[in-house]
Amino acid sequence: MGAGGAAYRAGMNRSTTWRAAAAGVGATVLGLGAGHLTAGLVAPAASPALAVGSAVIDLTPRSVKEWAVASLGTADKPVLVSGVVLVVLGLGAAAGVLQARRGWGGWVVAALAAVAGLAAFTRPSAGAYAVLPALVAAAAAMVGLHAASPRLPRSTPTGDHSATGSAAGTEEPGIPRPSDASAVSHDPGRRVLLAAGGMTAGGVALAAAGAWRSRALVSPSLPAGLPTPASPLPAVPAGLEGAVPGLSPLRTPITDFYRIDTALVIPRVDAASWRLRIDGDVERPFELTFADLLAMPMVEADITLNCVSNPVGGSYIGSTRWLGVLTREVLARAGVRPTADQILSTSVDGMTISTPVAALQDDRGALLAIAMDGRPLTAAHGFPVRLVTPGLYGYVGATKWLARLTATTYADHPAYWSTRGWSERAEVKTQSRIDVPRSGESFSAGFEVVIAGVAWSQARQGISRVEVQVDDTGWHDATLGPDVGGHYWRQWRWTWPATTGQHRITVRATDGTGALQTSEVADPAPNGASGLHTIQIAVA
Ligand SMILES: Nc1nc2c(c(=O)[nH]1)N[C@H]1C(S)=C(S)[C@@H](COP(=O)(O)O)O[C@H]1N2
Ligand SMILES: [Mo]
Repeated sequence: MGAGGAAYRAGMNRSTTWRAAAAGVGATVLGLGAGHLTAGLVAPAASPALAVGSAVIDLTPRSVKEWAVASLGTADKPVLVSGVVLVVLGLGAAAGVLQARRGWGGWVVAALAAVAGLAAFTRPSAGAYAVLPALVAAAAAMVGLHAASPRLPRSTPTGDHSATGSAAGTEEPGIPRPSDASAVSHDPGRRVLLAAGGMTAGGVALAAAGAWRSRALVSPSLPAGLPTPASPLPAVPAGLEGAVPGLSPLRTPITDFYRIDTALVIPRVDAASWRLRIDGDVERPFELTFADLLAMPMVEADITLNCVSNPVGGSYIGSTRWLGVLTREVLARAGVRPTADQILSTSVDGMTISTPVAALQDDRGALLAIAMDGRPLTAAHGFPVRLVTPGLYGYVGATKWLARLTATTYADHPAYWSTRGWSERAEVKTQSRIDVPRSGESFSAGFEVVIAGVAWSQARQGISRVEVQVDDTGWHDATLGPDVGGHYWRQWRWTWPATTGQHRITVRATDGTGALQTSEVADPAPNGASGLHTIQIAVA
C-alpha cells in the first residue's frame, strides 16, 4: 500500500470516528432507555438520568439554585434532566470513539453506570432495586457498543490494516476487512449508522415506555370517599374573576396550583401501607395509619400557600380549601416536651422541613391535610398526607408526602433548606400583585382600564386595604373582593380612565393589623421577597 492508501486511511479514520461517536451515542440512548424502563417497572426515582439529576439538585449551591429558579422557573427540572442527558450523551460519544480505537468504550459505560447506580442507591428513598436500572442500562449500552462500533485500525507504523483488523479480533460475518478498501468505503459505515439510529430509536421508545409506566405508578387512589368535616365551612364565595378576565380566580384550580419541590420523580405512596411516625422529644411516640388519620376529627380550612422563592409579582402562590386533621391534636397525643423548639418533618423521599413547635400547636390551625379543593391530594401535591401551616412559606411548613414528625431542636437538626443558606424560620411577608393588565399592554386613551390582582398576608390577619398608584400621583383605594379569612388571599380591583402616555402602575396592601406592606426591596433569599409590584402600560 502506498501514499494513496495512507491518505485513504486518514479519510476513513475521520469519518469512522464520527460513526464511532454515533454508535456510542446510540448505545448510550439505548442504555438510558432500558434503564428508564427498568426504573418505571421497579423504582421510578432510580432511573439513571433522574437519579443523577436528583443528586445534582442536592449538591447544587444555593446561588445556582436561585439563579435556576429565577431564570427557568418551574422549567428548571426539565432543563436539569436535559443537561444531564446531554453530558451523558457526550460521554457516550467518547465511549464510542474509545471503543473503536482501543476497545475501551466499556469502561466509560461502566463508569457512567457506577455514577448513576451510586446516585440512585444514596437517594433517601432508595429501595431494594435502586441499582437495578443502572445495571440494566450498563448491560444494554455495552451490548450496543460492542455490536455497533466500527473498528478503527490502531495506528501501526506499517499501516498494515489486515493485521490490525485480525489482531483486534474484529472479523464478523459479512464485515469485510479494512484492507478491502472498496467494501469498507460503504457498507460497514452504513451498518454502524443504521445500528446507531436503530439503538437511538429503540432507546427513546424504551424511555417512553418507562415514563408511561411510572406515570401509571404515581396516580394515587384513596380507599374510600373523603371524610366529612365536623363543621363544614360555607361554600367559597364567588370571586371577582367573573367580572375581570385575567384575574386569578379566588380559588386556584388544582391544575394551575404551582408545584415546587426537590423531587425529580413524584413519590408514589401507597395509602394502605403509609405510616406517620411521631417521635423525638415526646412523652408517647406513636404511629398512625392512613385509616387512623381518617378516623380523627376532620377540619376544613381556606389557606393560601406560597413559596419563599416567589419573586415580587411572581406566580408561586395558590389558594384553596384544605381538609385534614389539626396538627395540634396529633402532637397532643404524643405530648411534645418543652425542650423541643421545632418539629422536623420528613417526607418519604427524605426531604426535611423545620416548623416551629408553636406554629403547629397554636390556634392558627395547621393541618395534616389529606385533600385540597374537595379531592384527595394529587401525587404532585403530596398524596396521601401533607403539612399545611398558615402564615409560613412552604419550605418551613408544607411538607408533602409526609412520613415522620420529630420533636427536636433547630440546633440539633437543621432542615434541608436551612443548610443551604435559607432562613431557619420565615413568616410569609405581606404582598400584593397586579394580575391585569399585563405589563407592556397598550390601550387607547379614554378607555376604562381595569386594574386588578390579589394581595395576601397569611401571617398578619389578612388584607384590610389595597391601594393603587398611577405614576407618582397619589394612592387610590381599590375595591376588595370577598373576605375568605386571614389566611387566604384577597382579590382587588380598581378602574382607571386611561390618559395618553407611558404609565407605571404600582400596588400596595395593608394587612389585618393595619400595617402597610413594606416597599423595601428584598430578594427571595434568605426569607422571602419584598417590595412593591409595578407594571408599565402604554396609552395612545
Ligand atoms: N417533600 C417535600 N415537601 C415539600 C417540598 C419538597 O421539596 N419536598 N417543597 C416545599 C416548598 S419549597 C413549597 S413552596 C411547597 C409547595 O407545595 P406545592 O408544590 O403543593 O404547591 O411544598 C413544600 N413541601
Ligand atoms: Mo417553596
